Amino acid sequence: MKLNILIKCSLVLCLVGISGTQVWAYSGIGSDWRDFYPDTCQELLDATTSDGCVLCHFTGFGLNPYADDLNQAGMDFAAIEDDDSDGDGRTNGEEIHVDCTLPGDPVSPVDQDSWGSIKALFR
Ligand SMILES: [Ca+2]
Repeated sequence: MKLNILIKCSLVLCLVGISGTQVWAYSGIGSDWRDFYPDTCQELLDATTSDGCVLCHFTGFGLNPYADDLNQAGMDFAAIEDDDSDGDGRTNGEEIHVDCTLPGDPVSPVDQDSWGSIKALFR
């Protein structure tokens, strides 16, 4: 009986520890991204602080293709600017600097007066 309780407590502590690590990583990466792209549109800056951080996540902790590319590049934002992580025909750099659309989501109009609204017409 005591062994069963010890196992359950250990499992809970492990889950809390893992969750804490992910929350810390989320906050740090979002902050680093905002520091690296201070002049991008407000909608993308907000995307790193919104619930679920939609810049890199589809839902919850699920990573989108932009986040996968960032992981593979060792979190080097500039290294993947010429890539097209979401495969929508626009590079990550174009989406961040010009279009104001999410580089990890091919259907991501976040600004009604930008490339994102044009993309939405052809879905
Ligand atoms: Ca793209």
